[in-house]
Amino acid sequence: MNHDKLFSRPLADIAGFTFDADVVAVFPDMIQRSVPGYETIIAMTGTLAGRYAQPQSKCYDLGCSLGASTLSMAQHIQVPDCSIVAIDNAPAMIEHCTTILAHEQSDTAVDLICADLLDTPLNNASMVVLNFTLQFLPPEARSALMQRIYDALLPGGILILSEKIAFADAHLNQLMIELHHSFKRANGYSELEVAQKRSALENVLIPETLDQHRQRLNSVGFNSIDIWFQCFNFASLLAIK
Ligand code: GEK
Repeated sequence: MNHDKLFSRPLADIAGFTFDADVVAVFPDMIQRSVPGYETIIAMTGTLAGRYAQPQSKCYDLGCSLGASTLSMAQHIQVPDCSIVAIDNAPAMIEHCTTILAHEQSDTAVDLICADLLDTPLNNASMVVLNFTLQFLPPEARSALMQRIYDALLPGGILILSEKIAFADAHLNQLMIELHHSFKRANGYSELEVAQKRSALENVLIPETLDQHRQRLNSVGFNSIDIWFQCFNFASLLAIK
């Protein structure tokens, strides 16, 4: 796995973070060392797919990056005629993901699409996964997307929503940010790397509070919503239609 050193040297101008070829080259290392619980969330996404994927339906992986959630789902789906639709709008991600998927063996068909998920129709879904993707979408586009997801889900279908979160309490918010930075330091990132990455993500990754997420999910029609994973300022919610 290529080691992430993208922010290790002082940068005169820290441009906004983009999912380009440089990021793709180090992505698995970057996300594992940056997101507490990432491996657990990916593994449990597969476990949930094994339980909730329905025959003759689709499972969506929105913002699939290199297909970690897709692969986990594919390993667990047992029902007939259930396919995975994996979408990402970064061409470099899709290109590399295509190579990764080509080396995997699975009975579950995967349709890999390079497109803006905000423009992609969704339908006949037994499962929709948004693992660390909603946070990169413009806040004003989030409710309409969530409504489309709810409408696309079959009865009994589920949404998995994993996000970096903010806290309404300023003290707790600061504490969680610092604990997350300690996690990154423990995983080998320097003070400079943590600081420069934080600047690059400013205005690109826009976190919301768990209350905001719950209210939005409620407002589009979900009644059964709860958190199934949280570590510091990273959480994953499960919503059942
Ligand atoms: C994983 N889920 O490994 N349309 C499609 N894709 C988008 C859009 C959009 N409008 N905006 C951002 N993306 C993955 C990790 S990464 C999270 C997801 C992270 C894509 C973007 O190109 C990137 O690949 C992904 O969303 C977010 O579990 O890097 O922290």
